[in-house]
Amino acid sequence: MKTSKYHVFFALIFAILSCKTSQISSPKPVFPIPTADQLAWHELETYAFIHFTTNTFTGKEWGYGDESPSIFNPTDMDVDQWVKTIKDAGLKAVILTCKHHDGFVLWPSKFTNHSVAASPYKNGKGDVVKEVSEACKKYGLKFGVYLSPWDRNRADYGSPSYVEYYRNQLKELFAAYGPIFEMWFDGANGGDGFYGGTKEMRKINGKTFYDWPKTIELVRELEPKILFFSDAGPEIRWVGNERGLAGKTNWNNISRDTLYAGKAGIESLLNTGNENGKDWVPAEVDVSIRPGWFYHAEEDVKVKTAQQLFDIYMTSVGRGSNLLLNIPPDKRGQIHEIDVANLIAWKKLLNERFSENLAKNASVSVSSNFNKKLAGTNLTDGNTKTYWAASQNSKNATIEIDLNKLKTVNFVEMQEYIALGQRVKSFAIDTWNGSNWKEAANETTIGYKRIIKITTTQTQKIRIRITDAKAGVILSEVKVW
Ligand code: FUL
Ligand code: CA
Repeated sequence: MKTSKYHVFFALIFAILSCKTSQISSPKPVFPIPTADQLAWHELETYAFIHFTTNTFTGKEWGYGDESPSIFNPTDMDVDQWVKTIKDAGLKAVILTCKHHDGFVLWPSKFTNHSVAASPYKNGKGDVVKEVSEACKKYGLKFGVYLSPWDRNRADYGSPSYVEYYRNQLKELFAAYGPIFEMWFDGANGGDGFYGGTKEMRKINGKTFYDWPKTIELVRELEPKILFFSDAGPEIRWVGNERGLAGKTNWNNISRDTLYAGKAGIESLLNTGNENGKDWVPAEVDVSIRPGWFYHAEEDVKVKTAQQLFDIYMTSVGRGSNLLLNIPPDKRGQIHEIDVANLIAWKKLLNERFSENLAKNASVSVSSNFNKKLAGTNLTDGNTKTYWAASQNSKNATIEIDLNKLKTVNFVEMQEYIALGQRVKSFAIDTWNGSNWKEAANETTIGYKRIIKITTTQTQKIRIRITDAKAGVILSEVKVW
């Protein structure tokens, strides 16, 4: 009798305690949140785009579709050099234009003769998609594909049989060249083209013609981990411009049902996302190292410099987006020497500017804690999987970092623990001048990563004030450079 009473008593205490601990052991997510594959994608941060086709030889940006495969004739092709350069520049993946709007196909597809098989390249025995995908494996980079939906060569473009052709080619690509991490659906549909010799204007309904849900389902069966990029996602959205600029305010949230590929007038929404969006669809910044997407010799003098690439890094990765940097091979089939030099100089700049994290051995104090485990020290452990959380539902918080002595500070970098959703709506950064705090920046979102350039300052202390958030503040890392 007595024992069983005790039993009940202890069981009750235990139940109360464990219920309480499970409540406080970690904060609840704020939806939407990224999938595991999207989370891995965020960590890539920078990767390369390769635009290469008949345009490289005609000097065009958009081939009309009547180009003869005989002009595709790189004189000194070296795919290994492309991928090695990309790897040396610190990029983590390659997305190749397997077919651009002109319709010429870079692998020997059995569904068309308008391909590399009809070209002089390796006497028609070449396969650029295979070469690039294999070089990516060799250098440990991920491989992605671009297959233009718009096809100015095909006679049946605009009719249902074309959609079948497009899907057949996707099946070929995903069967033979995987694993493929990202699939790029271009929203461009300019209208006029060769179209098997009819040379006319053809308009399609961007919302319905391609029947994207079915195509996506088909590809997902072949590659369950695939991430689709388009104006409308579903996994990755266009950033709304091709100048390298993510929004200063950049939500990963957006509502997919307000978008579709090619829809007009959505650029600014794509650029900033929507704080109250229902879905997690992060922005990818696509921009070329040259004025054009394809190589043109006359643009050799206009290759973006290391500093220009650094600025783009700051307005893409530094604003919580990924950077897809286009590096187009030349007529030899190589990345031009100027591009190589600028890429390596850019990598050097990044290494120099982000080499010494002054916050690493600094002392951190935070205004509140969710619990003991989710402490402020998690902010400076160099591990993005550990995080600090402010006390439950605290929508504002301060983090003070004492660098122990006067240091020259240029950049402050912050990361939210986005596995639990994006939260921060506004924040400010202060530096300490010995007697007062001085505001150095006043900004909005953080997201996966935010790097803020502050006026170069000698300071011993840095303070981050989170002034508003959608829910309790959670950050995984703070770095000071
Ligand atoms: C655009 C295309 O029209 C350009 O040629 C290029 O491929 C760029 C990445 O996407 O929509
Ligand atoms: Ca951490």
